[in-house]
Amino acid sequence: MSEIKKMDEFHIFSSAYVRAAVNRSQYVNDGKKEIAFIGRSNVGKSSLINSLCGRKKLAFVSREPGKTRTINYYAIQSRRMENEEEVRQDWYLVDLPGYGFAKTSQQNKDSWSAFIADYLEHSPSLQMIGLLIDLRHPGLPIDMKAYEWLRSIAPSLQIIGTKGDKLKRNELVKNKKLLEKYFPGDFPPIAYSALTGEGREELLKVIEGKICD
Ligand SMILES: Nc1nc2c(ncn2[C@@H]2O[C@H](COP(=O)(O)OP(=O)(O)O)[C@@H](O)[C@H]2O)c(=O)[nH]1
Ligand SMILES: [Mg+2]
Repeated sequence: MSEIKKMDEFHIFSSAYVRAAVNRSQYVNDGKKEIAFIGRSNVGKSSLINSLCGRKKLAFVSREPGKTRTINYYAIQSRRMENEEEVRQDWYLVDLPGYGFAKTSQQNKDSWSAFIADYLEHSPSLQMIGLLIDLRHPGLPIDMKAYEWLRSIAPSLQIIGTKGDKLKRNELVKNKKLLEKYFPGDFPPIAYSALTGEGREELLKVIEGKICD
């Protein structure tokens, strides 16, 4: 695809960290649309946010599963051409705390879901949740539980298989099919790699549909 064509298509041209919210009074809620990402700790959420925004260090990437429980808002500006006119959109990417690192007690799990439920319930501009699943491990019980719960309360749910570059082509195809089977929904799962950018255009198309309509 030529660079000119790409600039005509929906793309993010500006991204900035806004705030880490730890309770409801800190939710941004200024009427702009929100797209949130969630998944197991270490699944590749921060890397995906950086890759979508074309940034290296917007969201903090770590080898160690994080323990801080904050909702991180990033202010996004995107644009696309409509009838030969440039139209811009202001919205938020939201990084939700991960679930399921090793020593999590039942009490921690309960407070995690209460924390997420509160955000979902009090974020009227939320358009979609992207649920990230490691493509190497489709169908883990903890991910399936999160999916069952989220799909009953999320405005819409998009499954994103992460770290696609870590699999051989045939494994990738096979595991993507398994994601379809384990996580049925209105839209098929997207296989993503923050390393190669695979799936990026596809995910941006889905986001465009939520942000521009
Ligand atoms: N090879 C590869 N590694 C990735 C990818 N996405 C994330 N990682 C690695 O996985 C680890 C966790 O990533 P991070 O984005 O911090 O996960 P988070 O805890 O879900 O935010 C880091 O070491 C990343 O470099 C990917 O698409 N490909
Ligand atoms: Mg992270």
